[in-house]
Amino acid sequence: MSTSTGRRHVVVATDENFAMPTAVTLRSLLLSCGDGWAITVLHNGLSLDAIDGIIGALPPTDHELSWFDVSDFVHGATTPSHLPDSTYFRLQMGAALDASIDRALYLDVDMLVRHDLSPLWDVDLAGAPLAAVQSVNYPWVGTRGAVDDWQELGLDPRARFFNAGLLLVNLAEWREQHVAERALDYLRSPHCGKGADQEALNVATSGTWLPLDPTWNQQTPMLDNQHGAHLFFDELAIESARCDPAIVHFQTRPKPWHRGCVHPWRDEWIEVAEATTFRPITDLRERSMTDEWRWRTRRAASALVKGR
Ligand SMILES: [Mn+2]
Repeated sequence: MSTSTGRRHVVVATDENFAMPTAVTLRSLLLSCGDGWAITVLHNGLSLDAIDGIIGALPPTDHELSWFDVSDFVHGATTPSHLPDSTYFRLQMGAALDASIDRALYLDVDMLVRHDLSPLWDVDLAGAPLAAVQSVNYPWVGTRGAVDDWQELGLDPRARFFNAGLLLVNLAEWREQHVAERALDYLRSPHCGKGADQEALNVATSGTWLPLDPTWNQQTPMLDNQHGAHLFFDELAIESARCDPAIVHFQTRPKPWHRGCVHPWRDEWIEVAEATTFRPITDLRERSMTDEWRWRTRRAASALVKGR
């Protein structure tokens, strides 16, 4: 358990397949944000190579690194075929971090941190269980595919719906309001759609979470003008999130570590990846389509087994 106080706590969730992007996300965080971080990696049993790769990727800042094995976490919910099993690990952050820690930042490992996160860390959460950036794909609870059973669940369809790739969590309220437990109940219920834990966390905190500036989670659809984000983000905020985001979220496949990725921040991601000890960048740049097909085949097989 991580017990240090006075540090800024960041939580990531990963498995063997995502060890390399995890190393890049954490390296970018420490490069952009300097000293004082306590990192907790939620995982389900990483190889020593993966652990060495992540440790070796971190610049020599003053930081702490803890590993929390969630292999015993039985969530009892099925994982949609488009998501890795590790997507549910974030629900364990309340258990992984010591009860004395009342704030933590959760980051997806398909993110690149580009600017100092102090203004984000200092956001006043008041009584909100978490803060996040509104989803561009599913801006409202009532958006098709967000929470399709909103009426049965008694939710306001006009309430905002967030992207769960970045969460600034008020752990005191998270625990007090049993957010993770209620999200798990929803995940196991017949109401849950393909949004999985993102949908479940939105249901558990609907109307009570705090919306953040889009620069903290630049979502891929923000990159063009066809997404409608101007309807719910301030024009200057969306422009700044598009041109010079604090955090890039490589939301869609191909990811920057796949061939064929044309995301505008891919080169910047590669630059950070190149400096890690994780794998030679020549390998990264030349990584063949076979990896992508192996992934797709595995997901398809797992979808068959799980029946979805
Ligand atoms: Mn993501």
